[in-house]
Amino acid sequence: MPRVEINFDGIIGPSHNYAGLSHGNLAATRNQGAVSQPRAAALQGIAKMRANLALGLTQGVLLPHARPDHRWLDSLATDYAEAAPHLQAQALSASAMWAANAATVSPAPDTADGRCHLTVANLVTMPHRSHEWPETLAQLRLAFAHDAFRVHGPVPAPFGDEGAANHMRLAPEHDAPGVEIFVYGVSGGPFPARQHREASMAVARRHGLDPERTLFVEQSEEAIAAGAFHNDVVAVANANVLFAHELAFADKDSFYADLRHLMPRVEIVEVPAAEVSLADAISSYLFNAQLVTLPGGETGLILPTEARNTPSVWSWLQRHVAGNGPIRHLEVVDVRESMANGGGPACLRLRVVADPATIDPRFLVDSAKLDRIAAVIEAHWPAAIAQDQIGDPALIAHIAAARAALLDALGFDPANLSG
Ligand code: SUG
Repeated sequence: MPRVEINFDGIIGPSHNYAGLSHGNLAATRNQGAVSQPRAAALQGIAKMRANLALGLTQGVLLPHARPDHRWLDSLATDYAEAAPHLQAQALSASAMWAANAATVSPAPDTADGRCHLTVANLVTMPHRSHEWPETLAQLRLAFAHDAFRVHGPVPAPFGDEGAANHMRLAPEHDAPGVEIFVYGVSGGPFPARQHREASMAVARRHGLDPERTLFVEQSEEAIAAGAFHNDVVAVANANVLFAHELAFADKDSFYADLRHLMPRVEIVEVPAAEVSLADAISSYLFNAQLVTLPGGETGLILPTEARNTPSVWSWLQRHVAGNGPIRHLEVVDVRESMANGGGPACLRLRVVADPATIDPRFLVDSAKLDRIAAVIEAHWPAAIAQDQIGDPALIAHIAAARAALLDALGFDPANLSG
């Protein structure tokens, strides 16, 4: 079978809660202390995957991590019962759901050895995310064990790497050589720049990318300061389309010129700040959409409901679709539980271009398998988590049992997933 783009969505874990852990992520900070609904959240994620399947796209999953992360707490010489509340929250976060931060992926046509390379993201900037990578790496090593792949460990600290959320790829077709673009931050005003240039350059070297077809582009300080903690909050690319906010990049003129030079047929769809403010783009997650090639060849955009509910954004989209723009189809999905922690449709997925036959089938889903996953979620995921519950041993036992039920239903041995 030819290589196709596969979206691997993180299944939203049973510990999903609003602890406000991500400084610079305005939605997460704003919702600190709110009551979360893990069951509804996970079912929203399943519904999004069903919508992708209905569009004719190939779908995979990544699994929730063991939470709380007892191994991480052990390395801090504490345990869950004894740990300070902030460490409890950091150990319990379900943040591995945002699979766009799992790894950076370079498809085989771009790499020197003709293999698809994946580097697990170290996520060192945020404590609650810094302990994700060992379990993510274990899953990637299982899913992509075939010789068609090379899976790399994390770039060492202190160089922050947040994975595909800061990486874009343009290629005439998914299975043709492309241009890879790494977006890094230098300064974010009051907020941290989570992706470091040094980390991006290391990933590009490891993956054997052609330096002539690789760009390193600085994210604008203004965008980070406005709450775009990852590039995928203000820009997204697919095939020959770059869709970005006018204020996404520090020096867009030289970036666009370099891109046009490397890819003369690129279509740059830029949304002017005068039509959609940076604030509206970030609160609606207009750009945290899945920009996809539909089976008929058209370009589609899978957007969160918040984009439809933001008048400036929705009217821009309506004008674009009515006009001659490259985006032809809009699909709206409800992922509001994830959105309230700053994670939109694009955050929830990791794109891999591969022949599905080379992937461990346990990580691929069809409609029947999604039914089975949904049944486990309905039966086992907590309905709600309030912040004053996170120290409750009964909740912790409930979360562990829920994940165990899912792994069992999908045929995974927990011992192989611990990293
Ligand atoms: O890292 N939120 C995530 C959202 C990640 C979105 N991913 C992409 N843009 N690709 C983050 O900020 C909030 C968790 C909390 O506060 O409990 C959080 O981690």
